[in-house]
Amino acid sequence: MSGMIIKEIHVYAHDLPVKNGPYTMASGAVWALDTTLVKLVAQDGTCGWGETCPVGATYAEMHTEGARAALKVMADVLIGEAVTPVTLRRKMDSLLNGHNYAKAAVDIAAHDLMGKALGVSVADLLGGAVTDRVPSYYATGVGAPDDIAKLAKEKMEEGYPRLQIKVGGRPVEIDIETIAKVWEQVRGSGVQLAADANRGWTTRDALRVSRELQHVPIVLEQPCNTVQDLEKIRGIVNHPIYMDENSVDLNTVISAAGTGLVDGFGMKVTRIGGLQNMRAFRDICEARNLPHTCDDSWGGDIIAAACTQIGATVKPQLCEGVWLAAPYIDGNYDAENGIQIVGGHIQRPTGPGLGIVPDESMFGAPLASFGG
Ligand code: 0XW
Ligand code: MG
Repeated sequence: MSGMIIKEIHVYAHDLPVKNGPYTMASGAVWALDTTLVKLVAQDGTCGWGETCPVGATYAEMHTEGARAALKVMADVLIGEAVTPVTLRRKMDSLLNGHNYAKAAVDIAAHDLMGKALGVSVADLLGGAVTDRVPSYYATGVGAPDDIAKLAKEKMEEGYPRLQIKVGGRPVEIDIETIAKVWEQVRGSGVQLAADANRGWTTRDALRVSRELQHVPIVLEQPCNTVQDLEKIRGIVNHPIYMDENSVDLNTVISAAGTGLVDGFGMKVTRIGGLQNMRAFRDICEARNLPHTCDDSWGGDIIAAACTQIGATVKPQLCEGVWLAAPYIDGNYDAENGIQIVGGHIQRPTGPGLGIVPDESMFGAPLASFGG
């Protein structure tokens, strides 16, 4: 695309405190997240924004300072490159091995910039939206059985079509009690349930949960730590298994889908390397009829818009929802078009690119700038 050459890259930091924190998962508790924003400026002055925000340093093999260091390694050399996402991904891969979650911020910004330049939404660039009211799901933290059952009921009544119950990191009996109590609240409602142990169960725990809760139709999301653990329990549990943290790249997804290791995925836009790879992931899942989510681990309006835009393109029968950090953070980057969840669903911003334009004065001076 003529004119769509990267002229400047700016990297910003922004603090996102957890509302009523902490947010607790099997891997640890977080009180505030330090997000990283990337602004690409093209030669004609068009801007695009990307974001990456690991949810602490123990959830996955990613952390805030890692994202910033990786961007620093690549940014200078990306000046002068076309914003087209496939060529950009190959260029980034030629500069740095791995670090998908940092490359994703550049990829998202490139999609936003292209969409804004062409006057089309990112969902259109990714193949076309099938809905502008994208289903979300609510993820509880790890908590006491009665508290989580009460919260699940509230969220069901708000209109969420799916609930993810966080478990793990404590005696498995409490997890079993929590899931059973949630089920008592939602049974008959049609609300879909997942229990996400975030790698926190042993295979012994997963087997016990599945045996004691045979009557509860719940997906076991990333129950154990490794792919080998999932292989071990696959044939002997009574529940569907979804892979989340283990699906670190498209190669792993192809193997897991191709060998029938899992029944679906929890997927993160940044972990898989951005929207270009997310689109490939979506199509692999569709070819195998595997349901999946379109999430990220944390972040504000930019990442929320990216997840919503790709989520809007997923075949509805396979869309397990788009998770956003929005219920846990205050405020928006874009006061007018900022992303919100209403009745358990997200209204897709339909403007060009991601459909939002952040108020960059919120982010202060860039941490680093390249080109110009
Ligand atoms: C519920 N999420 C999408 C948000 C948290 O960062 C963890 C994640 C998951 O499913 O693991
Ligand atoms: Mg998960």
